[in-house]
Amino acid sequence: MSAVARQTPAPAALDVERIRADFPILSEVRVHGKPLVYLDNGASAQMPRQVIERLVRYQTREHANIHRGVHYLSALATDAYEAARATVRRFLHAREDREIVFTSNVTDAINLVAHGYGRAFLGEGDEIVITHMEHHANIVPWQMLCEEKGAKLRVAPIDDAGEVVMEEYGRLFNPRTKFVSVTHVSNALGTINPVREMIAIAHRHGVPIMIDGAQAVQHMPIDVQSLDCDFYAFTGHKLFGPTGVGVLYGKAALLEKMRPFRGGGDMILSVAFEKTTYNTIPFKFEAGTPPIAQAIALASAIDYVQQVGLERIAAHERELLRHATESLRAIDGVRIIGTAREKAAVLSFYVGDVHPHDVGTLLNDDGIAVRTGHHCAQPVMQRYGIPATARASFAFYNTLDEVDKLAASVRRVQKLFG
Ligand code: 7TS
Repeated sequence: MSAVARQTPAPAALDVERIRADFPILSEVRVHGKPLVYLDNGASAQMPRQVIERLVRYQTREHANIHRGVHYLSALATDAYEAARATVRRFLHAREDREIVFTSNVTDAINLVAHGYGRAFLGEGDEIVITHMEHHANIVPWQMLCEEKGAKLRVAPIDDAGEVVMEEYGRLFNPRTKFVSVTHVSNALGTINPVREMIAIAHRHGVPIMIDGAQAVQHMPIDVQSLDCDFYAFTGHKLFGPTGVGVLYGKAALLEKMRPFRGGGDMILSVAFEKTTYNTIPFKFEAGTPPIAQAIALASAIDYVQQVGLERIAAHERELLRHATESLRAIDGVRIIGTAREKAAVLSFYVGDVHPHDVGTLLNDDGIAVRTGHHCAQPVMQRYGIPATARASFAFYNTLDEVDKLAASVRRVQKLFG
């Protein structure tokens, strides 16, 4: 076989116009009479028609409560819900369906672990390691746990580019280190953390590690078995699914020894006033009626993303990020916050002395949606000595033409204030 024949063919480029046609909101909404340029995908992404239709089909023809009825609809809804769990398991390359817990969002998943693992296995003087770039969802639950247990939060620093200083991360480990929780991709900086290495270091010290994948799963393929993380969590609405559903992956052995987070129906095998026995995993963690419709729709979002192809998505988004970075850098006074070597398609920036809220408001006049503020990552803002940034976060339906519109609008802001 020739060397050429042995090469894996490069994936065909995305047909972005065809993809855009699947997202009704992109053509139906106009802002101040202008086409919507949606660059706030890091906060919440849009849903394709296929996912909306799946929701409608479920509500129109399949809805009933699950795990509790012998009747036709309950069985249908149960099958669809459990099939959604299997879809998530395949998406994350987990070993078993029972390692997938549906939660209400990633925040809920992190709280579940802080409660179910942390409250059960951490004590006074124990230490939890996070990084300086975490979203508040991956800070506050651990702080609450520390407060309750007398444990201590240790924070791995980041450098000026927005990369974790790995030597410092390694140095934080000591015999009191009992848990690590780090983000895969920073929502404020775009940094892709070297999680494989971070997981290996944690395991070398015998410490379990959780990965917050809220900003990762929509940009790159994830294989939890190959990564060997103990927990991995993400949220449905950033993966082109509905709000109200999130996912926690946990290694079965860990989930089994954890305490339930919430008590109620469905998470028990039997209840008596003297003693209640809990259900098996994952049901032990899914008290009450779960987000049935949302989980089923999330599975169809995953199907959609996989059909487009995460490798192709990553290639397209690399182009968007490259073009956006170059275009904004070329504008006088623009400072980009987050210049890590490995970045997802997230671009935080500052325009001269203009407050990011004013930047966001002026961009909105041009129909461009970006997020402004601290992005629920106030320690990141403190690290750079700024109160906020404007942030463009891209999805695979964004175009290079939209990046040009962003750059033109930022140029207008710079001229107005400059
Ligand atoms: N972790 C990370 C890394 C995030 O980016 C977010 C949301 C969360 C956790 C919380 O997700 P939730 O679905 O539980 O709310 N990030 C953002 C953002 O960047 N702009 O709005 C929400």
